[in-house]
Amino acid sequence: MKIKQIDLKHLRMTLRTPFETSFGRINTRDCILIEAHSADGLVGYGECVADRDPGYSYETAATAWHIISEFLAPAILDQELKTPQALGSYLNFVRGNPMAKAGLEMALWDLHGKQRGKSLKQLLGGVRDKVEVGVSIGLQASPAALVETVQGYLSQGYTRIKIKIKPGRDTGDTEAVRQTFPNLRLQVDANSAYTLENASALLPLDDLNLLLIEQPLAEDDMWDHSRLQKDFRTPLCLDESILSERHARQALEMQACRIINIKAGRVGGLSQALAIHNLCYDLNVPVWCGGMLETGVGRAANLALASLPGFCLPGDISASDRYYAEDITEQRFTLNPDSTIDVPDQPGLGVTIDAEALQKATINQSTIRP
Ligand code: OSB
Ligand code: MG
Repeated sequence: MKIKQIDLKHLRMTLRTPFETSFGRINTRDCILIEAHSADGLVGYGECVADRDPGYSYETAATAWHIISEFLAPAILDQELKTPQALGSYLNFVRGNPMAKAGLEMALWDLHGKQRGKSLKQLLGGVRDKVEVGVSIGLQASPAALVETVQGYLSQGYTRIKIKIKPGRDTGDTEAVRQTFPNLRLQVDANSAYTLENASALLPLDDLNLLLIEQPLAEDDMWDHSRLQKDFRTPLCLDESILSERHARQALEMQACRIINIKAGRVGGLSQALAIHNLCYDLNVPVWCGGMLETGVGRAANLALASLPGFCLPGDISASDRYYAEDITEQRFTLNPDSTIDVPDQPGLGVTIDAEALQKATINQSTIRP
């Protein structure tokens, strides 16, 4: 496949409810939509999940825009690319910036699937038609408000809940949810808010029968996670710390975690996500698909990824209406009664764009040609 033109659109989408984590609170979500135009007239779509602020990682929509426009897109325009996996060798000269790379790669997967008449699920080797999903709930005003929010999602049919925690809002919040819902599949995510010194505050969580504790310590601190894991029966799960298959292997070798959250955006694309999945599958380590509050475009990719056999815990892939009143895809992903969402089966990502909604969300755009 040959790319003749790449269009970038910086989107700002209004969330249905604000989302608060240990690194901040947002009412709107930024991302970049990448449109890759092939020589044969097809368009592939990709979503770059870098947000407006560098809270989750150092990348922002603005840095990704710069990296894609100035470096990544020029490196691949007019090149004969055999497969999306081949992209890595063209982009390796750029250090880091995995979200920028992943957004571009997703557009090529979509295009590749459309050219070959294969869904992303088929291309990746997915084995399920629907995947188990849960909801990731942001910090709420109080433990009582949190319990009420959890109840709301349970009423909608979700059967796995993740809550965000931070110092001062950890054991109290989690105990309130656990007391009210003794059998709920529950997990927590600290988004790197602790250090080895103050993580002892989390020890009471070990008695709350949690599925996992996600990323308690700094993203560049795999070693202290391995020290912390020794103090917990509950599995630690790494999100921010795992940027590649190599990181995944090293984390497992030093027992820094027992479960890995896979996000294609964080690891530089679906090819790398697949490699991490394969490594963990061979080692019998459970993985699950994380989320970045994606639009319908990124959500379709997450569903395809989560259909791989090693994804044995529910993903942070909620229905479209949990995130946005107006999404940019014509398809709306809805929750089945068994807390699953169907995996798209049409070629590529299997989604089409709602041009009007896209235009409303676009705050900047640019076209890149050779
Ligand atoms: O840490 O998993 C995270 C959202 C944005 C950035 C980081 C994270 C999250 C979520 C939401 O937890 C997952 C989702 O529903 O998309
Ligand atoms: Mg996380």
